[in-house]
Amino acid sequence: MSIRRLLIANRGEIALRIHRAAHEMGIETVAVHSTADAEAMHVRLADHAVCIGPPAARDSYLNVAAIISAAEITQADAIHPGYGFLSENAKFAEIVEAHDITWIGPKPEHIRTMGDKVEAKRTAGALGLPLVPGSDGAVSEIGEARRIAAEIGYPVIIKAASGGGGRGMKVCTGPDEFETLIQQAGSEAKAAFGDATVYIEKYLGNPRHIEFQIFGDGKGKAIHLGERDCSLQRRHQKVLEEAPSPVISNNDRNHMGGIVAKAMADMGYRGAGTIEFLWEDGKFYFIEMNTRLQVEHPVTEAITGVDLVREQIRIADGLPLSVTQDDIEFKGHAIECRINAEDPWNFTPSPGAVTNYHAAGGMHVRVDSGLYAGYKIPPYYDSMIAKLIVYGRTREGCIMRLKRALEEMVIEGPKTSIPLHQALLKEPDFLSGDYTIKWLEEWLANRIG
Ligand code: MV4
Repeated sequence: MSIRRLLIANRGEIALRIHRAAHEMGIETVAVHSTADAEAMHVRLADHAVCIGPPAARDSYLNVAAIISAAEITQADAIHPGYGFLSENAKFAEIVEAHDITWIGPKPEHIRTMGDKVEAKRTAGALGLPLVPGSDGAVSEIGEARRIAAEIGYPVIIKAASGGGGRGMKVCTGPDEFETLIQQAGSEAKAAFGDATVYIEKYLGNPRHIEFQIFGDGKGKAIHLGERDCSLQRRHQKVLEEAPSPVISNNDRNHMGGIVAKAMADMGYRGAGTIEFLWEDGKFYFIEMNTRLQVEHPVTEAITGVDLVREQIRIADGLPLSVTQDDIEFKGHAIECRINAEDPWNFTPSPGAVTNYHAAGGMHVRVDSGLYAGYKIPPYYDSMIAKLIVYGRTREGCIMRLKRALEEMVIEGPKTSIPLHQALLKEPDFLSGDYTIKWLEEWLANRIG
């Protein structure tokens, strides 16, 4: 191990998660934080802390010059970007490496390729992943676009090449609206991302969101760690994730897992990645790849026993993968509830002082959170304040334990999404695993209306 001091270019629970992995490996940590996060738990625990700017993320957590300066001043020899912020910024990864600092992430070229959704799809197709039927790359000319849409068959979805995570999409049900929607999609993409490039896909009406965790050593070896089902989401924000998916058989997992692992080995992928699929009528369709650690990574850790952040650090340091595919066994079931500081029913943010806090505990219960009694949740950032991750031998046992753990959680002061999770865990469709990406929003609409 040649990494001795790791700078954590993030905040909140993921900064704490990275700090914990580093300290367990004997690596010192440097926290960089905005003025709003001076009292954060990970800042207290880190060996060194540097204030890098005012609350607005663009002036602090996205401030490349300030972060690189903090690394140089503290003599950090590696940077972990966490998720969000600079984690999928290829230019930042290049700048880190140009300063002879170890980038704990994928090769910049792979971050760049997967950030362009048209390039990502082309690459995935060439590597043998099944794609959603659609245009072969970007569409530019309206006549050609119409012909492709007719050939695929309506409904189609128009997506922005620079979009992702649900931004810049238009569903088109027939040829009459096509021209209007494709022009809207292009100009909205231009305004939002500075790039008007769009592409077309067959619109899948009621799929599940299934994603595979992969890991590559950057030298031609790669493994998969199974799938997560992330279908329960509202406005592209995941609410609860589970592993394994209730609908994926052992055969399908091993088959699709083998395909994604081979694809990642062939491209020489380095580090952690997630391959996102839509799953409908028993078939997988690649949509995007995320070149970062994800919020929901702990459910994969729970069922495989692999510490994904430790693995990221090892690989960045040039060490081999600590496990082979044959070492990976999928055992039991895990569910993560994202706990946000917000109204559980209308989702308005609820920042401010936490007057009392007690984390759930007991066997197979994990809480990833920087909360403590007296902490003030700043209003400037994402509202996720804790993740409750519960493991059980069976899905039923996991759900029983999760209900127990939610009862134990105490977060006083802000409103939280705990009541939403408690209601969700009583729903027959959730209990039977019978839900798709549309289920949560329909359930919420019917509860109120
Ligand atoms: C789709 C789709 C239906 N058909 N593509 C949304 C986020 C981005 N990753 C891709 N997304 C979708 N792409 C085709 N061809 C439906 C969605 C989608 C969705 C996907 C995953 C999880 C939640 C979602 C919610 C709405 C739409």
